Amino acid sequence: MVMDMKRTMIIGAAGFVGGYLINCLKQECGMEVFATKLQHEKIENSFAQIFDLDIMDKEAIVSLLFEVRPDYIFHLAAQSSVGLAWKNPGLTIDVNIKGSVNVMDAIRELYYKPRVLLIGSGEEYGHIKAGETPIGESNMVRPGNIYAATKACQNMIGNIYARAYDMEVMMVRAFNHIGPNQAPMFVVADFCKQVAEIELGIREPIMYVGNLEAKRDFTDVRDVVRAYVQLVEQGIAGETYNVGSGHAIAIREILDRIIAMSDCNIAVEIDANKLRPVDVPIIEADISKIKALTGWTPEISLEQTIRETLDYWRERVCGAIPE
Ligand code: A2R
Repeated sequence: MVMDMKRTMIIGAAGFVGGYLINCLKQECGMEVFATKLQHEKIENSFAQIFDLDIMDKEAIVSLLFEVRPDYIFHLAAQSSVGLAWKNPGLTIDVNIKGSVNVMDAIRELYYKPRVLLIGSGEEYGHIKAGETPIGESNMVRPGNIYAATKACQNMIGNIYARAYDMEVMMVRAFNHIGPNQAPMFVVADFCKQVAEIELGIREPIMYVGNLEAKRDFTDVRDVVRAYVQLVEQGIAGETYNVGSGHAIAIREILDRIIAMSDCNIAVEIDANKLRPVDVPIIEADISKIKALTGWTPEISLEQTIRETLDYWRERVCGAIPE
């Protein structure tokens, strides 16, 4: 990574990825970090200057960008839950599409060209056909859920802004990223939380799970944010880059590994509420494009990230880590 005193802004930094990205930019890259959050959110990280920002307010984005003048912008703000997108599609479309257009349009008004990374999702590929796995960036996208459709739309709009206005905008399709501190609406955090609660004796020894046959591509969040930094520095405007491990693994195998890390005797039951209206059987990234450009490759093993996530939940459910 380049050691540089670049000014960097993370829009939507109060979520799972934001904290890790702040740490990476400050500690590993020595950059000056500015981060935004919604008014009701908290960011406890002394490495960044924090501002309140709702991306539905375009004028607020414009004023903040004029004040901070970042060299690099990471756009993380999103309604990022697939499950919630089914329940509240209108909100998801507002934040992920209109909000992203507000961000892009505010950047367009600047008198200089910052380098911008828009964070999309491997979910954008959706219904992947036999022979399309691992999936490359030029593959057709056939989103299978509302969240994925909004991110595919963000990707297209990013490409249009890059070409129409000659902006330095790159797009990422991030596959599942996991690690300590992720909200339990995501599968690995959900499983680890349940096991930790069973171990503490505050939950019956039954795991409630959704579709175990789906295969997804999991990467530790710390590897993911390293990829983002390399892409904002080296990515080519208008291009999309997959960020993932390159290997799909069945949710059942993740579950088995987490249960095997516990001494408790744990039964497994299907919870109909955790089944999605449409589920895509396999999503696996072809990561040769980012590798060829930057040399990036994931370094943290699945075993390590699962173990650290389980340990995090063990501490959290007994109150050692505040909610
Ligand atoms: O939904 P909340 O209350 O957790 O807030 C999220 C925030 N956010 C917004 N920020 C500004 N203006 C809005 N109108 C707005 N609506 C939501 O963006 C949350 O604090 C942050 C996104 O963080 P997470 O949901 O934890 O996503 P994560 O895992 O950090 O992923 C970052 C990006 C997202 O674009 C994902 O869709 C993608 O990577 O995979």
